[in-house]
Amino acid sequence: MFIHWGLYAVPAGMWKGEAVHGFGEWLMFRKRIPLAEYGKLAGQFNPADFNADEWVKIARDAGMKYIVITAKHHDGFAMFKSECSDYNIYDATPFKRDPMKELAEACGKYGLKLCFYYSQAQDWAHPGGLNNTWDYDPAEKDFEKYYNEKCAPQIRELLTNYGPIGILWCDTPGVMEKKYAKAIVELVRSLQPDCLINTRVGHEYGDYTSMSDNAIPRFAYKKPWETPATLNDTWGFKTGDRKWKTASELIRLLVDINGKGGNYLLNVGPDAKGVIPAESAGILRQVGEWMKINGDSIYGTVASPEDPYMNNWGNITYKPGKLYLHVYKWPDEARMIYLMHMRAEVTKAYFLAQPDKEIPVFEGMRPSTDGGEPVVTQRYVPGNTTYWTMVRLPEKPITDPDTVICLELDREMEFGELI
Ligand code: JFZ
Repeated sequence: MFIHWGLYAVPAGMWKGEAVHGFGEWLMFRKRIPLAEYGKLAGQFNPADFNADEWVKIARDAGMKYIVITAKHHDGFAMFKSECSDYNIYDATPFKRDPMKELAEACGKYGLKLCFYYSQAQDWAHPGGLNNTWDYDPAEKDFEKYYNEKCAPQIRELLTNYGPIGILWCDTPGVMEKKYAKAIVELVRSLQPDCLINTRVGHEYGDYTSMSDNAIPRFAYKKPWETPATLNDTWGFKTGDRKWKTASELIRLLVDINGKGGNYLLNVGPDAKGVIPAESAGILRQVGEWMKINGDSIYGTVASPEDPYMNNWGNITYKPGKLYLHVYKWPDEARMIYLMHMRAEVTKAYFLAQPDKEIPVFEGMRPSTDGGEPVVTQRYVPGNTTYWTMVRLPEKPITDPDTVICLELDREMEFGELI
């Protein structure tokens, strides 16, 4: 779960009675709001309904395993207690709590990994940070000073005061010089060698690839990667944005991403009271219902060997020795799925929703298309050493919107093999 939460939750996309275009968290920049004025939002920021346990349970119940939260976004306001700048939620707001501490505890309690988003280059509240050209003269910019007195010390705080951190999630390196990206990597390594860093730290550093926002590669990508994605059209809360993706859409996107070897980092934008919008929570709960039954087809999967296909019935996810067929477009009344190029033999088949009830697997020709129970047939074709494999589906989906069939294989498949 990605969480964008900061002072921008107070205006929630509105400024002086006007709805502002773009992401909620970019409001200060869009309207070139002077820091002196934007900073006053801190006085009104009292998210008294914030409950770390609830947030973490929403993530856990959706099947999520890690949380990445904006410890500091581009606006420069720290959402944690910081000794290097009192422009932070503990010192500058009536809230007087450190939500990152509370989240660290809750993540420990429920077994999720906590990760911090930190805007390392853009900082609109420090004269040396990038991109605030309305308060500060670009000609006098001293990035080194910003790095030394805010960026590095705050990263140090985040990796010292909150226990083990899964990822330092950096963003928008912009024109930041290479030496700073290198210094951040070294700093993180020195403090928490197991903490991952995403590629948005810049200059091709980083342990895994953050794709562009909401972007899914067309083909499998074998290096570790992740798609950061919105649930509606903004990251930070905006009252006006109700363009929610449905649970069905999210499950398809998840399966598509997993089948190509990636992780899905899906965002929620809590409001100024500290509450994850009920719509977001409701949609995630529905995804969680599906995950509870079908999670085996998601966790621990790697890029599927079948990459070149666009099946007319759905997607495939894969882990060594197991193919998961995700059927979300029910084929015609013959209810048949054809896998004509399998070079592995199916040893066992079952629906994830009915793990104890095996689907019979026969050596032989195509099963009758005149109805009948689910069945898998396979026929070895000596000429091209493939098994023609066919699956007859039940009449109706079992777990709408995506029914998952697990095919256990007699061997591992290689990436690039056809299915
Ligand atoms: C950045 C931020 O500016 C934004 O506020 C949000 O935090 C998002 C997750 O990341 O915006 C980006 C960064 C990269 C791309 C697009 C928007 N990109 O690579 O397409």
